[in-house]
Amino acid sequence: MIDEHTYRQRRAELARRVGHGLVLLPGHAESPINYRDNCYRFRQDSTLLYFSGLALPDIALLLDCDSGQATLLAPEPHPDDIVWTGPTASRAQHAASAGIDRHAPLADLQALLDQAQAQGRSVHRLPVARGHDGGSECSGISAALLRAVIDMRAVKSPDEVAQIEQALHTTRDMHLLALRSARVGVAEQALVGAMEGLVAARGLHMAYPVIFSRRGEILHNHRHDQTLKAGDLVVNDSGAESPLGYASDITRTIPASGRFTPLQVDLYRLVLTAQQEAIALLRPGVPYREVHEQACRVLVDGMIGLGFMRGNAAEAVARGAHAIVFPCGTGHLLGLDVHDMEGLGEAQVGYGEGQARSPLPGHRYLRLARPVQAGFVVTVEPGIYFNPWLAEQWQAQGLHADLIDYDALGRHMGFGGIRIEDDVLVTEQGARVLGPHIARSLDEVEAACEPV
Ligand SMILES: [Mn+2]
Repeated sequence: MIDEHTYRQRRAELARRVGHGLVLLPGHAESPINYRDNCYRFRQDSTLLYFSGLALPDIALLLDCDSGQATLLAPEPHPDDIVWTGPTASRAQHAASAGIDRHAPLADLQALLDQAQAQGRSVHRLPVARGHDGGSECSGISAALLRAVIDMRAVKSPDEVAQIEQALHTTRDMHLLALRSARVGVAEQALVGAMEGLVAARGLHMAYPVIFSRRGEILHNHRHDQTLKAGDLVVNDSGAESPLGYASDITRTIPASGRFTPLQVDLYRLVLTAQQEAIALLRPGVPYREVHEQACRVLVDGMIGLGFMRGNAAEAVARGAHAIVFPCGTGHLLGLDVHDMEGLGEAQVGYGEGQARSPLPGHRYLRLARPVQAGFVVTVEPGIYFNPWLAEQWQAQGLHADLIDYDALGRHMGFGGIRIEDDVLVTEQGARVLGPHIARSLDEVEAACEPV
């Protein structure tokens, strides 16, 4: 799918952009659960994956920007490995599969870095959350490398988009399974297990831990300990990872009874309108911040119409009052990471030069604010959440009492939340929702809830 020439081209482009010195891209190590030989599922560092495709533990890539030569550093196999793991590909074979001409034992890494330092050459590094980093006293984080990696990874090639769409096919099946299987009396965990089983049976993994909850107002609710009750809404935020490590990220909101109540219909329609208007705004050059603010205004307009808020929508959004029902951002970049490259620094990835993050509620958790470009894949995921703890806190402070009808909101605490999320490719002409269609409108969702 993505061949060695692609990885060669990416490394050549990276070397060109960084200019001089060495680039060190360390991979992830195995991570023990309780002792060395019993580890969590291995997942490669996404940047090393992007520049090599090698999903092996304990490796590093050293790229000489002056000569353009790359070296794969990997451990020497132990003779006893054949007893435990059987024959495995050699270091030379791994290097060849990624189009890397040189390879050396991982143990040589420190000497190579010391040599570079002695020669006065700079070693460019990225911020790393975890993994091998050579442990030496080289120069710190390289701004040039950070910029180059972010700019390259942000723009997806057709091959990468195809990976995301491949993941979305499994994600579609997973969401349809949940819609079909959700009913009153079913345990959340049973449905989560069914979804994870579907993905695992295809030899794939989840791109992130499943959010599946009748308490959807808790944005990242990873507990699945409840049983669905009549009238519940269930937020299902889950996505499979493609074979090469690309994420998909989809949210649908399910009526546990199979039918939406009148208030759920009103609020669902509102979230869907906000989502569709936000998607319609996406085209190259449009700051994602504007997309977010438009989604917020649509939500507030609707909440005013339904008697939950009052006043002027634009003013409410400017003051951050919408955060009472929508306290997060409208979306983020998607790619090899579900929040793409967030490990490299959310500000560097999501905010351009001169763009400051707003400290206001309803704006401060916006992960992506800068203008989008053709090739960006972003999520668009507005929502409405009835968070009783937040409402209690704000009401006690008298916050935005002129804009928020706390009594009206208070009558519906226990409503839960609604989120509708899709993955969208920015194109030269505008934007395209990726993957196969997944039941989204009220009618489609209710139809998908029918048992087959
Ligand atoms: Mn998302």
